[in-house]
Amino acid sequence: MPPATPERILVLVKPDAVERRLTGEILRRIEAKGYDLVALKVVVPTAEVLEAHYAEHVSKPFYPSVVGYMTRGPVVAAVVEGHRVVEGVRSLMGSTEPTLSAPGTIRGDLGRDWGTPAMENLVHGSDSPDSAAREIGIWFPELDG
Ligand code: RTP
Ligand code: MG
Repeated sequence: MPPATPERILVLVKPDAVERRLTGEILRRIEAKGYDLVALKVVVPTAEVLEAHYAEHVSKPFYPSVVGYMTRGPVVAAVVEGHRVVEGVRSLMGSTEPTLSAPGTIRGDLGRDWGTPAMENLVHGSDSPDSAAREIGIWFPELDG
């Protein structure tokens, strides 16, 4: 029987990935691993949404470059569900810096450093179930709980 409250994660296919037509490839890997897509939308983030999403990074020196990167075009936001989905999707994504992410991961196979001001790394995934709940509330306020 499925768990009563299956774990969820907020995934963002970032503007660099959308520009490179990698949305399908990234979502394909997540689906093929066995997780369920439960909500999906295309949205150009506002500075306000980003500030809420990246609250822990707002005061860091790299934050302005993140805003430029993340607001330059559409992102695909998804809520993905499944047992241990946070660990599973984070593992599929690979580590933060794409030049060094392990081959076999989304970032390791598809990303690299382009010499741009921001670290472009294709995808975001919440780092814990609590972060996921907070971030899903920001990107999908229309969803309950
Ligand atoms: P994410 O939150 O996007 O899944 O990535 P993450 O956990 O692997 O990385 P995190 O440390 O939370 O940073 C969030 C995003 O900010 C940008 N960043 N730039 N030094 C830098 O230039 C720098 N550090 C972080 C990246 O886009 C990173 O994904
Ligand atoms: Mg993070």
